Amino acid sequence: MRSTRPRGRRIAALAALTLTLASLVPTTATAAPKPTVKAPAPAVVPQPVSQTSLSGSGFTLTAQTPVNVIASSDPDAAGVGTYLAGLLAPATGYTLPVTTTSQPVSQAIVLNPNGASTLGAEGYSLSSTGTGVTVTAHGAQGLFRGVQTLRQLLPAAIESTSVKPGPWTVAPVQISDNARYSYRGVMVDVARRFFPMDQLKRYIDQAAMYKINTLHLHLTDDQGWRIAIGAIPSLTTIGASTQSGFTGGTNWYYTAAEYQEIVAYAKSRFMTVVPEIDGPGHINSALASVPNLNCDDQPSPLYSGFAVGISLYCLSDPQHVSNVSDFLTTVIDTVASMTPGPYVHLGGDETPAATPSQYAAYVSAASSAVTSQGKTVMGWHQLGQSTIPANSIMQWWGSDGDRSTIGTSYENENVHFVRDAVQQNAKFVMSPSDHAYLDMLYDSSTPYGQDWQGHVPLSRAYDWDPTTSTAKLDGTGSLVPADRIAGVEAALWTDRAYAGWHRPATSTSQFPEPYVYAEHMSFPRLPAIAEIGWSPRSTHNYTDFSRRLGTHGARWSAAGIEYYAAPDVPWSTPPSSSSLIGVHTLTTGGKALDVPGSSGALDTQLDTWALHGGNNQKWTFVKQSDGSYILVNVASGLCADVSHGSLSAGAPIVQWTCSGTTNQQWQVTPAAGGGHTVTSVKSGLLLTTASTADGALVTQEPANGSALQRWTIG
Ligand code: TNX
Repeated sequence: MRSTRPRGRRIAALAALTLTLASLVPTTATAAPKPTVKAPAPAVVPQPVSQTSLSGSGFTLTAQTPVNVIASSDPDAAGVGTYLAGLLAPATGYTLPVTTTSQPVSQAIVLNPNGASTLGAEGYSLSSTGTGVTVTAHGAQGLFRGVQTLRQLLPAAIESTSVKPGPWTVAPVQISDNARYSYRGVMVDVARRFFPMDQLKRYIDQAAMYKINTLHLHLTDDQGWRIAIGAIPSLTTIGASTQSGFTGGTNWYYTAAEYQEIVAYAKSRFMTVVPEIDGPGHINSALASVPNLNCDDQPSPLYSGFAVGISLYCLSDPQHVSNVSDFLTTVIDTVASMTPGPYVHLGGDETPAATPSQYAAYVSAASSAVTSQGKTVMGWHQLGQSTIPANSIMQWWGSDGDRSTIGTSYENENVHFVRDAVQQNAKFVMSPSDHAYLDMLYDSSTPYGQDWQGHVPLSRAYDWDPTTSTAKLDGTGSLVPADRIAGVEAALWTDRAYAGWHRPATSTSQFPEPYVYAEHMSFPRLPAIAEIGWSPRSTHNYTDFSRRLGTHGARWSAAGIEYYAAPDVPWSTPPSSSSLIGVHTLTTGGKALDVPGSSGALDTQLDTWALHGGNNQKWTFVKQSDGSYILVNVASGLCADVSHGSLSAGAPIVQWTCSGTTNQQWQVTPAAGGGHTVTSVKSGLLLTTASTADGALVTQEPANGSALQRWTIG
């Protein structure tokens, strides 16, 4: 037995337990004699408080293994048993019986919600031996968190969506665990990019796997209004018809029933939904839908672009302040009435045009609407500049840049806003944008997102702590006292959820499906934020984290998660290469597909040139719904295009504004002689270079087996 997290009292308890287990295992009638080889330490993320590998071969599930829920007064406990059986069904092919009994049965997965209250709401203990698995918690929520650990003790193939051979052995281990912070969130910006119901539920399930317990939905922004408000239908008939890069939608919003379905789905994963109605800026979708929110009482034009900080409620005269206040009351009453969780988030970010008194008028109207519904105000940290109700929760999105000004003569306004909020007794959720913003590029190969906080590779997503995220850079003088920190949140913004992100998108073909964007940007970084929120600071160790996480790639592949195989992670199994999403070079005979002279001009014919790694030789592959790709040049932001949509052999391949038409779509297929052929969806002809000389021109040609049509995708 080896204690990975030495802790005095626990070691003694575990030594006693191990003696008991050692004497039990060999005498169990059903346990076949097996060598007592100790399995490698299970790689659980987030790292449990204490985890001890036991000897023995672990517990192997059969088609008859009961999921045995111990009777309790918690009405949700049986549901955790059903959830677990459902989780195990696709890969095992078993329909495990879920039973409720007053005493545990043997050779079972026992879920016992009657543990001591000292376990807390989310704590649990888990013991897995040859005789069975027991998860003990004080109520259903702790059982659910323990079940997420349990699934990680099974082989990676347990995440598969189709039946796999097994065996399904739970690693032998003793775990005792609890959450560091009670708020561990992820924000999804469904306003800039609308997530259909199934894609949002898929993301909820993925986040739950890492013990995320809060889903913050950024429901409104300039580019779209995503929640039906019965009394103001124009918000969705008009305000939901755009996204960043999209116009003309008719159902890019959640009906009241759909929103409630999301809330219920999240609740079934023990996740609280926090709805955000952003203001007083980020509000163009409402200004376009409700004329009297504008100073001239005329609706603003709809906005589907990519900028921030472009709009403001009219708050410059009493009549309009009253219009805004009435509007907010209607909206917030409706949203609050459909939200069982305690919070409504009021935004408050990026309002360059608001005067302090206009800003204060917004905060006053919005926060009284929230408190009159018995809810607690959340907001971005800027909200702290105004009067906020006591115990409001502010969300810090500042960075090391802001921290570097603390205590200097040039302390910036973000620092001031935090000081103001702390003085008003606010609590804080930490989302430092240089660590926890999932829309930042990992590195230069990231196909979408943005880089205003630089690159955020996995190491940076992991390398921070809530207690110092509002401290000076040397870690001292935290603006927010440790006991006012409610937790952490990762933020999945979607305003640049397209390839060629550093320029405005010109075509919807540049956008992957929302789930593809979400998974690429969140995996592997979301588990890093989840671990910071859950695990004790004493366990924080990047080498150990990345080793554990490296075994999760196989889980994500089994589940079909489109993760980014970050090069700084020691993946235990080679990342699956079924998808070419990302930035690549295409070479043949050592020469790369290239935009001559890094030209930005439309209609420039592509050539091949010695590979030098410049951006004019890099292409972002964006998967289309038919499995083909568009190829967006990183230097020009333009798309590889069969000139004039020609169907003829010999037609030039040029760069052109991305348009989504089939003469810009390419089927990429492994070729018999090595490399890939790249075939125009429009013409069926192949991307072909004329020769291996520098400057050889690229055209489309019929397949001829030549190496000049076989591209190595690097
Ligand atoms: C800033 S920081 C925003 C969002 C953008 C995001 C993109 C904050 C609260 N607001 O409006 O989507 O940057 O990274």
